Amino acid sequence: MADAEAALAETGTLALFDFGARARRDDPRCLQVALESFDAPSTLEIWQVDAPVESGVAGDLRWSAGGGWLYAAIELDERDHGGPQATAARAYEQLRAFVGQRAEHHVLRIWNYMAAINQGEGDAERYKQFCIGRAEGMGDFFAEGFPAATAIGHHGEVPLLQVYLLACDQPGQRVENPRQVSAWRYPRQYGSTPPSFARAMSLPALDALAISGTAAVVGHASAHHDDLDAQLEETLVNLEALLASAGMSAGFDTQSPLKAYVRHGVDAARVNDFLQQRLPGVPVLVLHGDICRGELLVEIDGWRYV
Ligand code: 3EB
Repeated sequence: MADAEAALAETGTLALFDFGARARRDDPRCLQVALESFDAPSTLEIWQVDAPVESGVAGDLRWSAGGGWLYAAIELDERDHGGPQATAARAYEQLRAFVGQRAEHHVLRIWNYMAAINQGEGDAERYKQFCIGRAEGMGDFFAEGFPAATAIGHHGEVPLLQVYLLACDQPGQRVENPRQVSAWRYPRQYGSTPPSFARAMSLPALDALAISGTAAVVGHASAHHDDLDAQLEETLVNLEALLASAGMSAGFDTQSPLKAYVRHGVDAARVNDFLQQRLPGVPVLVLHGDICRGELLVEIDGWRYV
């Protein structure tokens, strides 16, 4: 795609993501996200910084850095590592070892995409196993607090775990949602190791809030089981609560790119209509993805600038 080549040729291009594309690029700044886009056959997301960018490969990691920012990504095939727990542990060990020796060692935001996220019953559910492995791989690296994150299931044929992150040479500030129990304090019913993420991270270096995957979770419980519109409404209330908690003004605008992850393809048009109506002008990328609790139909993450 010509757009991608042009972007990669520009100084300052830190990362380039393809959603739903088939062709893999060798440039370490490029990632083929395993989630299909409903909006177009293929959609690009481009990260740019105001400085020259260097990039490379380190073991299974692909990375780039410039202007105080660091991008790093790892893709592991679970068949090489023995299931979601071990694979997550290996991925996070490598990311932690790499980021730990960089000047940009403040990890602000992480995205996790894995196959068949809801497969398995109770503690055997693959997402819960991922949570255990993630915590093992993190070790005490995030002892002072977790980054903002998203964890979503993809429908790819290969059991690929994709993890990518944004780190900085300046720390961010973690933000929690007063309407929700912090994820790392979820009770035992959600797994033996609670999920390791903050609800949002405020980035002073960017004058922005990085918003974690946000769904219709109130307290620690899923609200409005199997009711798409009610889950969307509740999710918007949660997003507004996060903005308020971060001390930001209300609302999203044309500068606030969001992603909506939709479990069932048949719901994509409704999610799109709802968000167009409720958040006019806001760029929303609608992706086919499974939320980590089977009863949740939709989840939203993204950015709000100050
Ligand atoms: C929730 O509120 C929904 O495991 O990294 C949202 C964002 C969710 C991140 C993660 C999980 C994660 O619990 C699920």
